[in-house]
Amino acid sequence: MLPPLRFIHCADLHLDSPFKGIGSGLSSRFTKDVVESTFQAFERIISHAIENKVDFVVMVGDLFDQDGRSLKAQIRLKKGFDTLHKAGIRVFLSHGNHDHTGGSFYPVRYPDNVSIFKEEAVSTIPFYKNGQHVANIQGFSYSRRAVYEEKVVEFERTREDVYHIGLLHGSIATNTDHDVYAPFRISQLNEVGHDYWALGHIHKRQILQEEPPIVYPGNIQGRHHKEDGAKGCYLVDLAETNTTLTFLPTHSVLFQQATFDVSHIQTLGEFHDEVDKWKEENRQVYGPMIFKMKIEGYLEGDEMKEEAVRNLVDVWNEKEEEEEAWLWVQDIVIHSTPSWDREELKQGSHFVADLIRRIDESDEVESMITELTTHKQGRKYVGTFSDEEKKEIVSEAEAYLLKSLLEGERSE
Ligand SMILES: [Mn+2]
Repeated sequence: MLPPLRFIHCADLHLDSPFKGIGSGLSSRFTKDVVESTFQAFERIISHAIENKVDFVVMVGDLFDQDGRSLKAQIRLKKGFDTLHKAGIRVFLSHGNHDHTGGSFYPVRYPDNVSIFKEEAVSTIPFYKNGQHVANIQGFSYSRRAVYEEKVVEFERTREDVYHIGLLHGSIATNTDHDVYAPFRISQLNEVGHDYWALGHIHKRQILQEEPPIVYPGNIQGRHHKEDGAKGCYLVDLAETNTTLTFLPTHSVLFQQATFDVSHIQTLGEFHDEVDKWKEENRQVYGPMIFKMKIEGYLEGDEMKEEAVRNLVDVWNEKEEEEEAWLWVQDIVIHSTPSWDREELKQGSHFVADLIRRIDESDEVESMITELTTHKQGRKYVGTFSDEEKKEIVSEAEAYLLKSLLEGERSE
């Protein structure tokens, strides 16, 4: 009978992420917290590991954000490993596409409790608990920016009487949202027969299969609004009979959306107070937080002009300078419910009807977005757009046009 194992599974630490594009508008104090956030998240993993008395920690690729592995990141990582060493906790790690081993960097030596899967070929490292061989950990590292081979075929269960844990940084073969590296199908993983699949690469947390577990813990700290919500790692209790997974948050700055319905609001003062109240309720629970404010409902009151509402953002943000658990409004999206009936307008014979019909028939947004997402510099910042986001772009543009045409607002 094998004793139960307890370990932490994390991936995609992206230590020392530069947070490009976040800085604009953010004061230096907040920028400091943001730039520090990936390190803070890593330190929380170390604390979780010690508090939960785990046997080991597995880190499945992209520990560093860049293949140049900043010295700062390497030294902070080493410091965390030293702390685990003192607590008698082992670390098994592999490198991914972002921190592949072919990059040029100043080498930093980690303490003896750290085992690295250095080769691109899958290899096995045994784990002993109280002198008993209880697990085989298997994994590999990227030796270059992109690995297109099916690494899953190299994993194998070498013996029946110990746990097998596979570290795989890659994506499901059918996933088209991300660069498909080291592709696998769930059926292939199951054929290998491992007890736990510790995945990395996809930053969204997801359990692909409960038993045996196939798990993406997601990244440990969000880096922009597409990586919103709580971020962290999994505490895994592996036993012969059953396995339990507990999510442990690690983020130190949260990216989040907050929606405000303004249909019942008449004045800027009322709106200001409502947001203030929301902030005080959320500050202690979630702060620090960078949030995208979504406004829904028709801007009805005389004072509730888009520009005036936008100007409030500066007022809120300035007040946050003194807060420990700050809440920063990074972006404001106004989804003002229109006062017109779209279907009715579309039936007409006037210019507006023509415009709406043309919007419905056109797929021009595709070509316009492609220009941006394939632009050498632009694509670094915008990434890809989901279908939902594309629809949102069209509907925002339509609302802007209709509002200008129907309400005679000046377009700038
Ligand atoms: Mn990654």
